Amino acid sequence: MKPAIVLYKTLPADLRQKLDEHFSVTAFDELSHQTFPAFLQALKNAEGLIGSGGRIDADLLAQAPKLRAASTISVGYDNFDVDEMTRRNVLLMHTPTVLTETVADTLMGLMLATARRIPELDAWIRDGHWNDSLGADHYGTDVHHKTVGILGMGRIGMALAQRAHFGFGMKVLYNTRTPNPEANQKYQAQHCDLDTLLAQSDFVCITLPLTSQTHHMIGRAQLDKMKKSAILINAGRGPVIDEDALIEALKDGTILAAGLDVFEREPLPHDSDLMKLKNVVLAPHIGSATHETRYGMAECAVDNLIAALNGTVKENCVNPQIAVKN
Ligand code: 8YV
Repeated sequence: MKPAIVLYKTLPADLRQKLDEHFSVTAFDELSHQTFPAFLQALKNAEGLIGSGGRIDADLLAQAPKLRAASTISVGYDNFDVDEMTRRNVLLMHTPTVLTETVADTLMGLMLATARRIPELDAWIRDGHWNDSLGADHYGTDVHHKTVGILGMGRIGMALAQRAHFGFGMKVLYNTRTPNPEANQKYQAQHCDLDTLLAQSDFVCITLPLTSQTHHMIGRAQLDKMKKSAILINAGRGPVIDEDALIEALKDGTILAAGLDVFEREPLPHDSDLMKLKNVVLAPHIGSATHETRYGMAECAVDNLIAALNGTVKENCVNPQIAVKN
């Protein structure tokens, strides 16, 4: 008998077929209030779980007594209780490499769009204001040859540093717990403490995961240390920034602007003050959202689940210590 699994995301047809070849699949398009009772019911027999989003916490895991592996279609796994999974011998698989370049493109895109005010000026044209040559009121600021400060220098930080250094001639500063000699050597990146990075960067770019250490790492005190001309970019996780503090800093001119792909609450509430500010570029969590990369992530997650349930895990495991036991 094929192992039972629960799928909670719509997959491309060929990948769905691949799952069906290996498993008996109960599928949901996504997790919602409507689908949640049936999802819980299906979890009771499930050995595997695959999808993205949702909160997979201890209460939910308690309702999945047969679960052996979960495969998230994402690099981030802050929505999983990893300690509880490890305690229950449930493998957690993720997609750490396939989206790196695409997310770095998103970061670079947000830097350019925010600094050059592209969405704001697009709206300005559409509203019929382009009747004369452009005045200084609508000028942006340069990106090339400025200083970018990267928080986190993992795969995505490295791919951003590569673009910034080689493509835009930028000076690269970064803050991590331990220096990254490869970044220093390849991109002449300089490791520095957070305060130095905040004080010296024209662009502060967040590529960090959400953990108890990174939660609200950028709050009022940190925003006060940034240049008045600085631009803050976040494509990591929303709660790394204290969003209320950021809104105040954008309103009172503490920093110049922000480009945000992630938020404390997603979807962004329609009454968020961020929507009212002209000096913010908003993106609806598009970091990895290209056809090619989303396909690659789904394919990786399907292969990860097959490996996890077959006991052939070689990579992409968040808690590999239990793979050995399997
Ligand atoms: C995901 C992301 O696509 O991989 C991540 O961690 O944030 C995005 O790339 C997101 O989780 C939605 O599926």
